[in-house]
Amino acid sequence: MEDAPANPTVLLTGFEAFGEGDKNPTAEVVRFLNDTSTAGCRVVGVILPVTAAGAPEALRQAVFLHRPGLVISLGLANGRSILALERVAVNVLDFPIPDNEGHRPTDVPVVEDGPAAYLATLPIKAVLAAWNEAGLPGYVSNTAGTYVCNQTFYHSLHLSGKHGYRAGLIHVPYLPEQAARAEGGAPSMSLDLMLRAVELALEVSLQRSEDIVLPAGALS
Ligand code: PCA
Repeated sequence: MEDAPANPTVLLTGFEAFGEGDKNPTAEVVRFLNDTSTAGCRVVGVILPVTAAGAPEALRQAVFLHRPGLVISLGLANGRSILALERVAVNVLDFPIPDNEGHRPTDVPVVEDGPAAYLATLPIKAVLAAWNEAGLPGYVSNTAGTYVCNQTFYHSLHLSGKHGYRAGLIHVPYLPEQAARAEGGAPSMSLDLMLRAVELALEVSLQRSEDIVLPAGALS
């Protein structure tokens, strides 16, 4: 593996809209932060398709093109109430709804013969501590689901072994206008808070490679 460059490029990925949704807040966050700089590093934003075939391929192309030192993927988690730092990517596709090409893989691996799971290589506890300090609500989640976000997260960690970058996934809630349309109501977060949280996650991840020890587990 090559030595990490002093000012690595950061790849920030988001997704297009999917399912019943007409927008995806992660695409807006990525558009805002594309071509900015954080902790002296250039942020490159890429919006991925919500398709089993297209998302891994678009991610792979972006990694080959930009050679990032850090890859943070963002996804919308309908109905979750606060920001989620995902700890685990599992080697399973079991889509609860069809992807944007109408495909619905069930009980097949993300990567044939890949390990059962990968753990995030971002300093997730340090990011959580920074969010708490800044008054941003978040938690460590132990499941990223079995849809396209988990698939992308798994691929990102799978590729990272060869390319030597660190990788993680953050799930965000609905935007307020999406929650307002959801039947029976739903939790939400403003774009402004999401932007601050993602910027802070980038900063902390660039500043420290080792994580801190901080209890943030779950009973179930
Ligand atoms: N969320 C979905 C896929 C795209 C997105 O933003 C998920 O959590 O899998």
